[in-house]
Amino acid sequence: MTGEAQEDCLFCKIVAGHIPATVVRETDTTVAFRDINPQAPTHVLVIPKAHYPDAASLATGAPDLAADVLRETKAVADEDKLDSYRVVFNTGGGAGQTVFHAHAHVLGGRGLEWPPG
Ligand code: DGP
Repeated sequence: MTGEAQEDCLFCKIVAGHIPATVVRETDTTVAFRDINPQAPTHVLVIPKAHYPDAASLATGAPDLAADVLRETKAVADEDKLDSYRVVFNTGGGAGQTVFHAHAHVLGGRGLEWPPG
């Protein structure tokens, strides 16, 4: 919750460069990289470099950083020339969150149905 890197966190390891990822954008505060299991032609994860376990703790603990993440989702969509796209923050295991370092999924490049499953 403090923003400090966690030893056992997969995405903190990607931030540190200890696990490889296909990075598409990086800023002082965020990294964007392609999802290892893409669900659409564009499937990029945008994460804060600082560790917050989920979108809720990021929004309350570091709202400026949450804004950085959201701004980067647009930059990713622009780079992939997406007219329409979806930004998803799975928050909590019941919503499908499996990696507990806040991340936005940017999905696009195909038709997306609503409601999601
Ligand atoms: P979520 O289910 O919302 O917590 O999304 C976690 C995503 O992280 C999931 O779509 C798969 C992706 N992922 C898991 N491990 C890795 C990895 O080592 N590298 C990359 N690039 N993505 C990963």
